[in-house]
Amino acid sequence: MARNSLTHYLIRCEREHGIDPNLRLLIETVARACKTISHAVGKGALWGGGADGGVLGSAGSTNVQGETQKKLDVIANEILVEANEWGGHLAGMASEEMDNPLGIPVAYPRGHYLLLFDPLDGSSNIEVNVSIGTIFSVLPAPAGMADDDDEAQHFLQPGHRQVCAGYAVYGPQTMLVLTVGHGVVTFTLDRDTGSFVLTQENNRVPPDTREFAVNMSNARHWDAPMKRYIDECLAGKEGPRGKDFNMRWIASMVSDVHRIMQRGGIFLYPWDKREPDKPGKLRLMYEANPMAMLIEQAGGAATDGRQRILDIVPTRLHQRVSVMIGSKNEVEYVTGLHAATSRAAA
Ligand code: AHM
Ligand code: MG
Repeated sequence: MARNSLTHYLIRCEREHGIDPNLRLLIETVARACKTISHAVGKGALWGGGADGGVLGSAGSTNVQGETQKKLDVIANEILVEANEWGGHLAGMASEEMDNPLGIPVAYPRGHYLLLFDPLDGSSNIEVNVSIGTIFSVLPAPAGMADDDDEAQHFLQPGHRQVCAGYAVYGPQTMLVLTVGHGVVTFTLDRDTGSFVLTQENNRVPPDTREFAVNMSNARHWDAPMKRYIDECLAGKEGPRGKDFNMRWIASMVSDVHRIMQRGGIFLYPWDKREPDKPGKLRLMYEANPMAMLIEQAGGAATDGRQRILDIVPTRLHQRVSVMIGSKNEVEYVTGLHAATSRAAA
């Protein structure tokens, strides 16, 4: 086993931090599934011999959130489920692409963890050959969870209970970015050997930034503090922030957060008034929570504009949330603007 492999890193975590060997085996299984997804993404129209456009195009179905599923959403979901259901490390799985949690088939042993994932994040980028990813989160299975129990309530734990969070980004390189609660590490997939090789240890997000990521086409629907924040950024040097800002938007949370993980920045997907009953577009349990754990572990911050994302007590598996995540001082600044508006209203 190479000294800079994923297995080597996780064994080090076992020895130095006492992480559970079963958690290591679970993470290795997820990583193997991500390699398979990476292979499918890389094949594109050639997957399966090129029949029916390979992995590209619509699956002709919708998920529980009413979104049209792409073929790759469904394929990536199947890859993750098949890889993880028989290993004996899980008590259940939940996914953006499945209405309800999936129990472990009786034929297989059950473990003590719950795995949640967004199998293919940034689906609108699939056809245009732009970076996409997989996001995952691991929670402990509650002590009282019975053997045949796959109820959603067991998954409804705040993000600070996560024991592992990670994402794979399928870009020019495939990378796996991971935390088991002891900092953030990055692995790059060596396509020759099929191994994830440790290429960056102790990832840190700079506390200050001049770069924001937001879908500006929604600006007219935002609430006052959000509008004010972006107006201040756009005012640049002459405005209250006294510095020019740059903007980036890839439309794949994995890719936008990965850029922030590398060089700082702030990613925002706020509540907007088009659907006032929905707190935002992104999902708490398998998008915001794992990204919040990773970014906090790298020294950044993540809020919904009012409170720390990792402290939100979920009430529904597919619940949505407003997301402001990235460089610590910038997240604190925009959260402060929201708090000031709430105080003024009170
Ligand atoms: P998905 O998980 O169905 O792909 O949707 C989530 C994605 C995020 O990755 C991205 O930040 C956002 O939706 C893009 O939204 P928009 O279409 O407004 O640009
Ligand atoms: Mg997503």
